[in-house]
Amino acid sequence: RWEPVTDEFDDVTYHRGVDEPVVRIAFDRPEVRNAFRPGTVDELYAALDHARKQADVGCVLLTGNGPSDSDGGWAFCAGGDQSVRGDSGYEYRDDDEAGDEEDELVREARAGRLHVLEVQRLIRFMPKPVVAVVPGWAVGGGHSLHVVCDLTLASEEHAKFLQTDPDVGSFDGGFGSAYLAKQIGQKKAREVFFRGKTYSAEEAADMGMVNEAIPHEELEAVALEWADEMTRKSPTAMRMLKYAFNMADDGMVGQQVFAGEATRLAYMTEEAQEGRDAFLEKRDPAFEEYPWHY
Ligand code: 1HA
Repeated sequence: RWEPVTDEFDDVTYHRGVDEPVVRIAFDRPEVRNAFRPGTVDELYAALDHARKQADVGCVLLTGNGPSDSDGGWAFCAGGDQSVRGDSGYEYRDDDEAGDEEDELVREARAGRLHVLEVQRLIRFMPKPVVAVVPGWAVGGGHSLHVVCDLTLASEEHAKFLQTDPDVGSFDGGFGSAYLAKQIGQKKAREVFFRGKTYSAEEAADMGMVNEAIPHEELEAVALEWADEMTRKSPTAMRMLKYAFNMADDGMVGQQVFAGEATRLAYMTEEAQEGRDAFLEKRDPAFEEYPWHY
């Protein structure tokens, strides 16, 4: 059903559906609850960016592989790997193979990384739905990743939602908190961060940060069903809707992204093509042929 897009990665697996226009991108560090180190983030970014550019891919499933061999635990992602956290961010270490092909100087210049925020923006702005498929722990920066995804489906038995940011002296002051408050309300979002309680899939669904709690065995099959429904819709309409949902919260950048799509649609009209042709033919454009619609 899935075929690998690449086997070059160390910390992430990346597959595409053989019969479906859907990709599956998964954290692959189950022994540390799929915590991410800088190389993990590089690979995640590369896979998401590749999926973004595929005109025949309409939906991305983001998940975590498991269970862990050592104790059978499941995880979506436990956030930044604290064992490689330096004094100003997360650091590449010798066993962090990802990004190896990069020039050593580039890696040095990229020490102390918080670039999971770039992944958040990529998920936010890519023109197709990204579904967080949460089979276990979603914690810290991993919790924030599910928050920024368009939809979240979670394992009824094993999914657990937890914000540890202030326990480890960290804080996601962007989508992880402010956008979460849009989803579940200010009081609840403050509780999630200030109290640090663990919530089940069902509780998270009741709060409005999870779309549905699903029996673990069926989680990926149901995620594929949802993806199948979404990829049958009009790509243009889906893109415009995603950016419309984003726009009010994204300020001028939200307007820019939405407007870019409007420009693309306008370029497809004869009216805009007349402007191009007139320039190339060194004549005045004949816009009088096009009505002032009302
Ligand atoms: O907030 C941000 C950012 C904000 C702005 C900009 C960028 C940001 C980037 C990142 C982050 C953050 O993610 S900060 C929050 C970091 N994450 C955490 O604080 C979660 C730490 N982990 C836990 O609280 C727990 O491990 C757990 C609730 C996820 C699971 O508990 P459980 O089921 O009891 O398992 P546990 O035994 O604790 O974990 C299994 C193994 O995974 C342990 O390793 P072992 O003792 O077997 O050698 C554990 O150390 C390891 N592990 C789990 N999470 C992490 C981890 N190792 C490193 N880093 C982790 N985050």
